[in-house]
Amino acid sequence: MKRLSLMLGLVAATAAMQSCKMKTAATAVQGDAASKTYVAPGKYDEYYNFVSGGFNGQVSVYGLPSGRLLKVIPVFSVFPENGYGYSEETKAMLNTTNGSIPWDDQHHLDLSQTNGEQDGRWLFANANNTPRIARIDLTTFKTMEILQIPNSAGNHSSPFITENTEYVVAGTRFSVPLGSEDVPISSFKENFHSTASFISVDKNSGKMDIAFQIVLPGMNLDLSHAGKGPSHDWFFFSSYNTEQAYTLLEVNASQKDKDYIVAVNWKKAEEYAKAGKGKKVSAPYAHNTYDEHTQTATSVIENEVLLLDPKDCPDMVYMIPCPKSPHGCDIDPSGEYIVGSGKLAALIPVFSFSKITKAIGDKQFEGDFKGIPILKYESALYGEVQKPGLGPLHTEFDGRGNAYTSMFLSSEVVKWSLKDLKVLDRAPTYYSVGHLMIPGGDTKKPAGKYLVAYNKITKDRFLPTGPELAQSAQLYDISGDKMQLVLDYPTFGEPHYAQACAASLIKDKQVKFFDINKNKHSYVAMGEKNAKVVRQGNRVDVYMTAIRSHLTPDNIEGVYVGDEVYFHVTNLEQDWDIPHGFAIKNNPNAELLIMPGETVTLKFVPEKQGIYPFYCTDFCSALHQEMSGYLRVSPKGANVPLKFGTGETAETVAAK
Ligand SMILES: [Cu+2]
Repeated sequence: MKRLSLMLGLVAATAAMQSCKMKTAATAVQGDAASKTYVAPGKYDEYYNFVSGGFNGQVSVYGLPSGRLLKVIPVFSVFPENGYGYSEETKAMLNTTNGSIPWDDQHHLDLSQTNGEQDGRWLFANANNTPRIARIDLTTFKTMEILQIPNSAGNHSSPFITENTEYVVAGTRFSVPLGSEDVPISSFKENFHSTASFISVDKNSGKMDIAFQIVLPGMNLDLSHAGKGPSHDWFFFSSYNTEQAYTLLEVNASQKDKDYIVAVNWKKAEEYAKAGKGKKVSAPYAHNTYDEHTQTATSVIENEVLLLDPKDCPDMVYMIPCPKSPHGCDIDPSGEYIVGSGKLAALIPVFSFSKITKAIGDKQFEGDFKGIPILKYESALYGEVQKPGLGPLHTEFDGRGNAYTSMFLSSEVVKWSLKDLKVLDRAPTYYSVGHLMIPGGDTKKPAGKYLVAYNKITKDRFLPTGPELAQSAQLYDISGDKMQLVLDYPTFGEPHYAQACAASLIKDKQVKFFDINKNKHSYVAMGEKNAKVVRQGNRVDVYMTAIRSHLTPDNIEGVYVGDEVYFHVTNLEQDWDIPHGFAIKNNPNAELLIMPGETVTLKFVPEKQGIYPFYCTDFCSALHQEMSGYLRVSPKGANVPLKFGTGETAETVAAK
């Protein structure tokens, strides 16, 4: 109860600080801010900024420093705007062992790396709610693969990657019984476990596979980051609730003075896996891949995973005590410093990788947690940042020896020196900042020019929009000694974490259109002369083409109520930025957006007789409004022959 009142006190203090800051918010922005973020019409931004969509399940892409929204990439949620998850080709992307799950909570992103630097190939995204990891191809900005993670719940400490994208790592926020057994919740200590999944990534194709899962005690893994340089072989996870509470965590998971940073030697784990030290267990999970040639996703259910138990694998996992329910777990560019941010702590502990290695060698242990050795706090500690602010959450680095930590409770970014752990500067955020992001800020080579704060509350920052206000990011110029707030920009969805990289890594590799000659879709119509309508029983396949400014066929008759009509629309254009769309009246589904050279399918089951207009939804030409057609639906059993065409009129038919 004492702790609870302490926390209430903190919250009250924060509220007071916030209201005091509100008065000064207008003066926090200096006059040259506009010129620092101004990107003239027709000019490109310097950075791509990929921002998680939180509870909208998608990823959005902004330009920095302008903050202009460039794209929303559908990942874990259906997206009626382009038919993702609705089209026959993409339905399988959202398949799981529990059927199709059309929504998720997307929290973190990580860009692929080579030698600890961003390589601009792929973006990985996690789904928090139904544990999944997605891979997005940065030449097409399309979700190419979604892998479900079994033996997991609350897939939060994900999808962080190793220095050469050897692995994408996924850790559980919620412990669960492995195998989803039906057990009493009160048997948490005996039956519940957290797991850290190591997902291998094929160097060439990017294809993911679950290599192994490390079984950890029942607790909450929160965030993670890979080591780099000297700590290359290691992965570090923050944990909380090592009290192993399963009810009223607010109080019960804040009892202990310290939880742990979990240090996993993944190279050792790899060796143990190869040496057969693991146990294969039955654990079904969906593995969904989008094939760029057939332009179609397939979902395969895999059946087992390899579990590694630290009890059988000595020297693979260690616990490092870390004060007050650590949240962020961030590794500096040199790979030497591990920053744990205890969200209820009044200091920031910085651990030293060389001291950790030495402490392991010298067996500087203070007991064990469920059989896993616990290092002595002092033996692993480099030092503590004193009085940084209230509620430290996440830390990013600028590559010049400075660290920047977000302070949730005191709503500020605090800049401190890695060398002497002295606070150098602090800048207010508006308000309640979560993650921070510096382009490349979690790699070996940060581009320390800008920092973005992703905030939880935006009260008074934008024009109000009813009870729900805009979500927000704030851009700071960090090139000088003092941080300077230069831009507020609203974000789509709830921004959690983000990544950014130099535009040059991505912009020149863009696929401009798909080569129609390489289209291996089973229902492609290669040219208008191949457009047709085929009936088999009550299934009707329409092989349709779209080119400025008509659809072929655009008159279809001989379809009956209850038929399953599949519109396979091929966009015949071979030019950049000429998508066509397709929608049909009363379809309880979505529209399609079809990129040049692509074939996409919309299923339509008409329930009533009548005339159903269809049309192109993407304004494509001066005669876009003319790009339309009619489907005639007749009563079941009517004698209307199948008929389709473009350009036929009653007169031309009569003249034949
Ligand atoms: Cu069009």
